[in-house]
Amino acid sequence: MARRVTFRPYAGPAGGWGSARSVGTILARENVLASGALLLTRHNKVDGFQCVGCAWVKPAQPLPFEFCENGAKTVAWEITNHRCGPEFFAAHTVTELLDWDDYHLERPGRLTHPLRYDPDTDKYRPVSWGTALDEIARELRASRARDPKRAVFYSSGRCSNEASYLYGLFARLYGNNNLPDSSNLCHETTSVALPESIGQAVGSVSLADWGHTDCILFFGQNPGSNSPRMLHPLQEASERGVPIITYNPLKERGLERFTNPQSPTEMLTTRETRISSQYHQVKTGGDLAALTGICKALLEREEAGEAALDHAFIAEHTHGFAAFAAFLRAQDWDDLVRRAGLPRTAMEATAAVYARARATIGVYGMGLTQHRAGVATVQMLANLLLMRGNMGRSGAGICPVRGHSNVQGQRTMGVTEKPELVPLDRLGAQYGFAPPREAGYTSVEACEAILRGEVDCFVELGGNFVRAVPDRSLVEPAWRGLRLTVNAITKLNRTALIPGEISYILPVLGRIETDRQRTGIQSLSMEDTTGCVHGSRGMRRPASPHLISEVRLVAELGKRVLEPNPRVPWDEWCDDYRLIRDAIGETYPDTFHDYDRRMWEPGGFQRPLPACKREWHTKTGKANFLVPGSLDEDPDMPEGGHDVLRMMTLRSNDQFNTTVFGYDDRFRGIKGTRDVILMNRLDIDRLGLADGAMVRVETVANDGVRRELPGLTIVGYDIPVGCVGAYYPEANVLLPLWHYAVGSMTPAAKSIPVRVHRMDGDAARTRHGRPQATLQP
Ligand SMILES: Nc1nc2c(c(=O)[nH]1)N[C@H]1C(S)=C(S)[C@@H](COP(=O)(O)OP(=O)(O)OC[C@H]3O[C@@H](n4cnc5c(=O)[nH]c(N)nc54)[C@H](O)[C@@H]3O)O[C@H]1N2
Ligand SMILES: Nc1nc2c(c(=O)[nH]1)N[C@H]1C(S)=C(S)[C@@H](COP(=O)(O)OP(=O)(O)OC[C@H]3O[C@@H](n4cnc5c(=O)[nH]c(N)nc54)[C@H](O)[C@@H]3O)O[C@H]1N2
Ligand SMILES: [Mo]
Repeated sequence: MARRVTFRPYAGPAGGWGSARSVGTILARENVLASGALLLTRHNKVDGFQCVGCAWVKPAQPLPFEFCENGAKTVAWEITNHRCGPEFFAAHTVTELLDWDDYHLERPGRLTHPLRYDPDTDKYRPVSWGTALDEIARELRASRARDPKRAVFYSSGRCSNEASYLYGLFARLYGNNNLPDSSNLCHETTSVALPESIGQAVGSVSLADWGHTDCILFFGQNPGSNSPRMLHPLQEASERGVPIITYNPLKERGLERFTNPQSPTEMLTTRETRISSQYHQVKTGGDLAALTGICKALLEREEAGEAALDHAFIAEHTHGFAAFAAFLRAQDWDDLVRRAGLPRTAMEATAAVYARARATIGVYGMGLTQHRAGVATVQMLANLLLMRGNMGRSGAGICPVRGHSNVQGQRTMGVTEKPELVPLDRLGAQYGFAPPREAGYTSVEACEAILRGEVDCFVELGGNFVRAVPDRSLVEPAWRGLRLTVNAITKLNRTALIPGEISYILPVLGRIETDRQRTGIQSLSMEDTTGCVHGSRGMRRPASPHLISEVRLVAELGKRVLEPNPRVPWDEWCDDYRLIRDAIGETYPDTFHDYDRRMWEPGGFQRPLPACKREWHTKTGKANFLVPGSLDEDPDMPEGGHDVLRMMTLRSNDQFNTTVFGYDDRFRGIKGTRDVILMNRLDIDRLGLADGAMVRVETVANDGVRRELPGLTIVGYDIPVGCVGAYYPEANVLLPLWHYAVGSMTPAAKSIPVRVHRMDGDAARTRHGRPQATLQP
């Protein structure tokens, strides 16, 4: 059944009645209206559970309802009363399910049984845990005997610190650092850029800083959809008169205005708070130039006699300022204007406000990290903050907004392919082994190795890898060549439908569920985007008696795959997770001493963040001004082709990554479909296309690979000329694997060079090359 597409610009604020309605609808749909509403009151509380959505701060004094529209949706999605059991798999072949879209794959509900793929019937069939774990272990051992580097251990940033610590240890005892995670697709750019600039891989801003700041600069992050609880401190700041300056190609509603859905007065009077005081619709990928322009304008103010720089800070705490200032002076305004797609006055206006602010926070997200020049761009934002000493001062700092609820904690726990980020000597001494020193695969490198046939086994602890990575048309066929694929997940997704020779679905407990082990109900912990570590207690009855915890899953593999080691007590760890926290405390004594007690402190406990104390763990011992090699936003972008557009891939308000809750993007006014391409009306006219026309999009890349996405409907939209937008993950087929950020290998998902072609009548009636009628209703 074809869905009706409507586009009506959304006139309301972020939050407000639309948000409240949306939460009610999804609780009802998941058949958990009463129990879900009750559970939500325990959400992000000291004695409750930490949100399974985003990584935004969990405050020490939470609101009565410390959750948001999208957090509530991800919670409802996990605690749903719908089940996807053996009957479902008996009724559908894998080939048939491959035709279903992401929404309909997860819709049947929580997975209930371990399943093994049966190639003869092309169906997943239930197996016992014992059979599953024994066979998986046999395959992992055989591959290890061949070469320990032929197995990859992926995880998505959802699992707890406890499970992550065991997973990292398991991989290293197995013999590799092949621990890519969703962070590679996301804020890896941050993890590479910030250590060079300020000597730490994470942000430097705490929640308290939001209350003291007097200027907020926002680059490429969309709080209305992706971290809505952040709208509260933003609203407070705005009400205090703090200027909020946004650089974003799209006018995102949460950055324009907000009605607090938790305030009865605001809801009844429909009062809205304006959020951004300046809004600059920068070209996608234009931020490096725009930030350079703001720095240049600031320097010009200083040189015109205004005290715009913090000289004392620059002299005492930084390195490289003279070379940086020379670089700024050498920049040509016309060039910056052309690259940013903004007038010089925009950058000057930002510099004028910034020059007067005592304490400034720089916030950013995927709009900076997912670009070819992402690392240099994040470093230019750090340069801008350093010029006025906005680091290690109350109310100031840099604030990357992390995605998955525990993606930052996983990295802290050693889930990383970069051995230099892990205390390997300490691990070696603690567990009596020689940890592997060779770098493992990032997510992109894992795909490359799979394409080259150099991987046997792929274990996925959460996530939907094949769907989240670039170049789906290359990766999917190569995936079938793997010997073993293990999907430890909670809901069915596309990755599980591309089986290797041997393929398993292993259903695990979610964080909201009670995790009962031999010594009783266990707690877990997570780290939020500001480096605070919190305890979390599951309280919902597990979706099925056959689920096991992620901790136990890793331990069971450890017991079966590795040789016995008295210093690695897998069983004791599973019986009592406090012992895992003790072990973590031994590996990381500075941060995780007395872990089990401190994680229950209101607001959690904060990791030591050296930049906050103006200690600089960089090679120069100072914070570094870094000059980019070039201002080219994208060396892959073909020059001159007037019909080549730059595509950003978007998240809707109705999705969490590859989990699609529905087909409406309320804030952008798009209803009933995700198969759209947002285009500027001037481009539509210039290229002889039409609003509402159906088109085929093709990637422009001279590498002999054909990448195409047919069946998108054009929506005339307020987006800069030359830029277009389409939804992720549907558009991932267009993103070349090699098109990633220099230095971090984060896929450049926000700037894919594309051409748009009108589809003729017949072709337009089919979608993705298939008749529309096969779409699930
Ligand atoms: N509801 C919901 N919440 C989520 C997620 C979700 O999918 N749904 N995902 C989670 C995850 S894993 C992550 S990493 C975060 C992602 O959260 P964000 O970092 O907000 O990521 P995106 O929504 O991909 O893009 C952010 C913004 O960048 C803008 N943008 C695109 N290109 C450019 C550019 O070149 N320059 C600038 N300045 N802006 C640009 C887009 O218009 C968009 O507003 O959210 C997390 N939270
Ligand atoms: N083109 C494009 N591509 C992108 C992006 C983009 O902006 N544009 N964004 C990138 C980003 S920022 C990210 S983070 C990645 C996301 O990549 P992933 O993290 O790999 O993908 P998710 O969609 O978050 O994974 C969803 C699946 O996780 C499983 N799951 C949910 N909860 C749990 C749990 O508690 N435990 C376990 N074991 N499994 C669970 C469910 O089965 C669900 O199907 O995608 C990246 N890809
Ligand atoms: Mo992410």
